Amino acid sequence: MAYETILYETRGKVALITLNRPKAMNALNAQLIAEVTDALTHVEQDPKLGASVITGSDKAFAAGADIKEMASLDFVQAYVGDFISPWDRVGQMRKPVIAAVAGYALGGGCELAMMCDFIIAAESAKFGQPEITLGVMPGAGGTQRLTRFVGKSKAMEMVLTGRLMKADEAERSGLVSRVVPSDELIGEALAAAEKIADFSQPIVMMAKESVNRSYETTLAEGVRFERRLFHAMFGTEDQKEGMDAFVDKRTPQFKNR
Ligand code: CO8
Repeated sequence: MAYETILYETRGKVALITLNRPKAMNALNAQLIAEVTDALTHVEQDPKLGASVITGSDKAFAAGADIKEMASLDFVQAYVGDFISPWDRVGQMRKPVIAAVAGYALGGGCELAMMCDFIIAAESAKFGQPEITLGVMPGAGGTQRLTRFVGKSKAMEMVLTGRLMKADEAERSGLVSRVVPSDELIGEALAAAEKIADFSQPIVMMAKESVNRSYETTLAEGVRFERRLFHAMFGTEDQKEGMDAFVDKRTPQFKNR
């Protein structure tokens, strides 16, 4: 697939997906959604790739769903066409995905960032769910994920008033893992992705699966799930390699087995 709304490149074991509709503040239209999901499917299928980074421009990670494309949608088109469901691909990724956010991450843009495994923000980042100002509400997980990130009070205020949250507040509230100077954003995100991609891929995938399980189940069931995966790790060559390397005082060479 030739991409027109994103830039896609690989750097070693890491894929970098750059949302690229500069005239529309990276608004998320159907073509962009198709291209991002195609790129992520490629990442998932390529054994050489271990992680990806999704980013936008200095001005906007993404200013939300494309309002001009969405405005005339009717209920039957939205329902039968299962509007928004293609985005589920991001949350279903088994390999880690990092969002590197500068500028506006609004509406679907904020939701896209939250579908990723963690968010690294530039000082310029602004997060918000302003859908209420358009006569709708978040539709790609915003009411659910934002609440889990920042708690009910802040999520409710943002969803009901459309108030934006700047980077420092987003870090204080747990929405982003850390804030970095704007000119270091991509470098920091790629470095984190490279670090992850150098670890054992099956172990990374299990760790991600286990953390995500905490959203879906009780503490007791989550701990049981974690324990089963932890036991399973002792059936991998990479566990032997990792622990042998520690004992031998050398760097482990993981083989993804
Ligand atoms: N959709 C379509 N076009 C957009 C969007 C958008 N979301 N955001 C900006 N643009 C366009 C503008 O129309 C403008 O185009 P033009 O030059 O042709 O008039 C261009 O981008 C530049 O925008 P501005 O002139 O407005 O730039 P400013 O710097 O003045 O303002 C803002 C930047 C604050 C980001 C402003 O553009 C804005 O408020 N945008 C809309 C933000 C918004 O309401 N987002 C929520 C959209 S609804 C949504 O996301 C529902 C989620 C459903 C799930 C989606 C699946 C992921």
